[in-house]
Amino acid sequence: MNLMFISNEDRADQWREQLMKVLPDLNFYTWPGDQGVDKTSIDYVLAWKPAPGVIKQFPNIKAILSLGAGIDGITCDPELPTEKPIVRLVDNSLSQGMTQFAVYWTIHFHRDLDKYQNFEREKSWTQLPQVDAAHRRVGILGLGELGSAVGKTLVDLQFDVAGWSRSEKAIDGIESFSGADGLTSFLARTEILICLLPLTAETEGLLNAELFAQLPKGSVLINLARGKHLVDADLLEALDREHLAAAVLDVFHHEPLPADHLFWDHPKITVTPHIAALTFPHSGAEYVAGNIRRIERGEAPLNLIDLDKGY
Ligand code: NDP
Ligand code: OXD
Repeated sequence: MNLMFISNEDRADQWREQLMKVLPDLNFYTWPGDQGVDKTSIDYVLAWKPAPGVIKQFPNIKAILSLGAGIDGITCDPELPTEKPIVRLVDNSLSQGMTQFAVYWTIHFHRDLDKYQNFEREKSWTQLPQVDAAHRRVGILGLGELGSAVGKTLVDLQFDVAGWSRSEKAIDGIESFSGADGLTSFLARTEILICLLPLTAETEGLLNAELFAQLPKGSVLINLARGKHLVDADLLEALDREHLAAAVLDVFHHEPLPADHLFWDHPKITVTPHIAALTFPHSGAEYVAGNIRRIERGEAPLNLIDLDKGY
């Protein structure tokens, strides 16, 4: 079996080592180093943000395996051979990392740590009333692999959790909302909003002035999904007129975030460099190998992308 690894952002040496452990018969090639290999012999590409037109050079691939949970790192290729199955990455280490990050920031705002940091700077010994987690309303946009993992942990921590998704969900302790009407009710009850949606034609620009206006005054935004979900100017306006209290942004329209972007210096915005959840090759390789084995047995791989839905 021959696999071509195409990514400038992921460690080829680590993926090679881990994949060879679980698939000893695999020939692991990297692009562009191994571009001399017979392209018709390649069975799989494992890729993230390939240069346009690279994937279509492998005419016999059985699947395109994404190194990311989102598929925008694959569909960004305008010459993508869309007739090939595209499989996204679903991995326990990714869910764990995302849960840690989202819970950390939820607790940060729930326990007023942003305000205590300011008090400390002012040498002010100020105690604020503590809110019971059961009265803190957290809303998660997207209740898929990551959103539901985050939601379940927040429920375990006694938070009042709701989620919004395309289809209704039945997850213990999480109030489920769906559709446009559902979004309005969901937003009205949300104080800490966490975005974990895929980027699609429907979700692009969803975090905009109209949506912010439906949140209670003083709410907080935590965007861990994609930069293009957010209308940057609308966030700045909502923060400046104190409708939103703060935002944590891990993802941006242009990454790295340009040095002159207003988000860097904004006192109410925390910027992190797209690190909410990273895939460890040692656990990601098990998942990739599992899907390759399924395909080799003639079974459908797990987590196939539906290009019509966009995720
Ligand atoms: P999933 O596909 O498992 O979940 C997506 C969720 O969004 C589903 O619940 C889906 O609803 C819902 N959804 C999709 N479209 C709509 C819509 N139009 N209206 C309402 N709900 C919608 O994705 P993951 O949880 O695995 O990943 C989510 C995103 O997180 C990724 O696409 C990626 O952009 C981002 N990400 C960010 C990382 C980071 O480090 N910052 C790391 C990894 C991922 P339904 O269940 O009904 O289909
Ligand atoms: C992903 C990401 O989609 O890292 O996996 O953003």
